[in-house]
Amino acid sequence: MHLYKTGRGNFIVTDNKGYLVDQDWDILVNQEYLHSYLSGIVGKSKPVDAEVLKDAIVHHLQAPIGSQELWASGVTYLRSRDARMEESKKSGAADCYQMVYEASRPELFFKSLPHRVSAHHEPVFIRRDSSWNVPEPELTLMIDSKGNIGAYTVGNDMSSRSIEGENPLYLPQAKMYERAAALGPCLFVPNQPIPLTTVISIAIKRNDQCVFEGDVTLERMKRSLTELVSYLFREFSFQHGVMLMTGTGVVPPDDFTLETGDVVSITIEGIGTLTNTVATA
Ligand code: DO4
Ligand code: MG
Repeated sequence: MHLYKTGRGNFIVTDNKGYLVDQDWDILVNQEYLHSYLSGIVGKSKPVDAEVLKDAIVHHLQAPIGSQELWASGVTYLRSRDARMEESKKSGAADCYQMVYEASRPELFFKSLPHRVSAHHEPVFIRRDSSWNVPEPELTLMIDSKGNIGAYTVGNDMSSRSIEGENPLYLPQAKMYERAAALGPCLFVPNQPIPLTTVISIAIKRNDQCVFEGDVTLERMKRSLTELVSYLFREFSFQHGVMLMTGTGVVPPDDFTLETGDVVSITIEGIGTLTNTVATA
């Protein structure tokens, strides 16, 4: 079951039919048993006209986030650890990535307020003061205020490798700026946790040519999803729930940097494809 947030209302899509939900996004996504709750709505509702659904999703789609904060996890895959150790060699900080990969406490960082998050087909930005930029394809969790993972979406954690590589204390500048995050196209609301065999893949096109592609499965992640959630909830409460990116397992080679006009498409099995064009502010 998929949940779309649009300028024409929120729609449940299941079995190729769409159902308009007359409820505020924040209240809807914070339901404790989200799949059962949405199934209940579908059972009591009539599907909308296919053209109405298509128009809402094609022309009025929004990022699947309301008032939630967006947080992110770091160095949860070996590939991320290795790439960061390499990029931070000169700064002398390489060991801190090894240490956090091995530590029981995960790296969690604040990524974005909702209004800075791009939707499917909206641009994502690279910083004008950064020379080395990459997208990070990440499974992203929708967690309710009680700490249950109710849904999943596709996330792009845009990152400046030159700024983070210069000094790890610059992480907030490497990670947090206008439109440094994209989420979408929808929330995937399954009736059981997402399988660890799920594939996350990314393709980057420049002038219609593929300049990078890669993939990883969730089973390559060093930590469990519930472990990440439990650390996030240790000393925080989230009235409307919270969204959490779970880290990247795909990093392009060191000679690759994004350019404006590049088109980044990230696909997660069961969820869909998030596509964004790279721009500057
Ligand atoms: O350690 C810095 C950030 C790591 C990150 O964003 C990732 O591993 O995905
Ligand atoms: Mg990341």
